[in-house]
Amino acid sequence: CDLSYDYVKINADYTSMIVQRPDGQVAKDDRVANYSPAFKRSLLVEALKYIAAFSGEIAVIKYGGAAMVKDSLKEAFAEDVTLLKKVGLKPVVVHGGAPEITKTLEKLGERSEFVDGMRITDAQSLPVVEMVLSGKVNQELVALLNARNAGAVGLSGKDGKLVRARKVAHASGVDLGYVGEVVEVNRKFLEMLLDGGYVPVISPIGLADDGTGLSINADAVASAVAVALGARKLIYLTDVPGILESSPDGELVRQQTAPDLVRRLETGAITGGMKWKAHAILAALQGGVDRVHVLDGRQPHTVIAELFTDRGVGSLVTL
Ligand code: ADP
Ligand code: X2W
Ligand code: MG
Repeated sequence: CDLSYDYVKINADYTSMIVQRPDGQVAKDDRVANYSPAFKRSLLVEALKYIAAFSGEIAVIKYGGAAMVKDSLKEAFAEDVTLLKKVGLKPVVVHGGAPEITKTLEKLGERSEFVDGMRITDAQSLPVVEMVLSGKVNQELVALLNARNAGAVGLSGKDGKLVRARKVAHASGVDLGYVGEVVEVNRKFLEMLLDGGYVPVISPIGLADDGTGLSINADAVASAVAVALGARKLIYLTDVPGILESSPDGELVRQQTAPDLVRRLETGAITGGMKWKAHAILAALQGGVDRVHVLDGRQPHTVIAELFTDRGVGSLVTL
């Protein structure tokens, strides 16, 4: 049969499926009703092949705030992570929540200012950032996961000194305030949780040596966690189909190497939040992660489609 696109989800009674075309567009396709039993069997075999290959492997999944637009998406995300755990992978979740932080700061009468995609975080806004990330977003995800018996444990980088951090000095000389970069990830603590069958859910707040909390770009935390754990896969769920030739309307770049990504950064094709993702991806690849994916988190179940099908979806970056 013609599968010039990637299937994302087949509905329960096999009468239609959601597909993602090479250009990243997602649509409903009713032709699946006509697909033969042989095709359905081949799908299953394909999936089982990957399930067997990934058994016992660590996959770090970064769930971006931009992809948390609907409650139904958070539920689909929780379902996917639970499923990964139940088929034998060891998922680790790192989440963001930038839009939610901006909304909450606005309600409190504070405007967010960004330098190069990083929020300037002063002494008044740091507790709000922490409240939204570690208090709200983190606990919402933990509850959704544990309603499905995933064994989720919510953590910020402060817990068990999970993410040691230091204040960043931005190249422009602008003081970003309480914004940090990762110094060290407490690998042993995470491994203890993974060995116990738990799914760590990490909020991107780091701890400085003097006990100060620091807000860290969540993409960088996910990358550092993946490197520390020797994860095979790092998956970014965001609000675009993947890394695009140009933002917002460029074509999806399905596959590229680290030098390709560096070139795109240099030509200015990658900006805003994706710039930090790109730097985080490069750091992950240099740190030994084999494959880094950027997927559209606005579509349900893209993680499953990526992991368990031959063609995958979104963008793949390798060394
Ligand atoms: P999150 O961290 O929640 O995934 P961000 O807003 O931090 O989301 O980063 C994703 C955003 O990066 C996209 O919504 C898009 O506006 C922007 N962006 C800039 N350049 C590119 C590019 N070349 N490809 C894809 N996204 C890009
Ligand atoms: C980020 C942390 C959250 C984040 C912020 O305050 O927005 C800095 O910018 P997303 O949703 O993954 O983008 N911190 C320093 O990275 O969220
Ligand atoms: Mg971001």
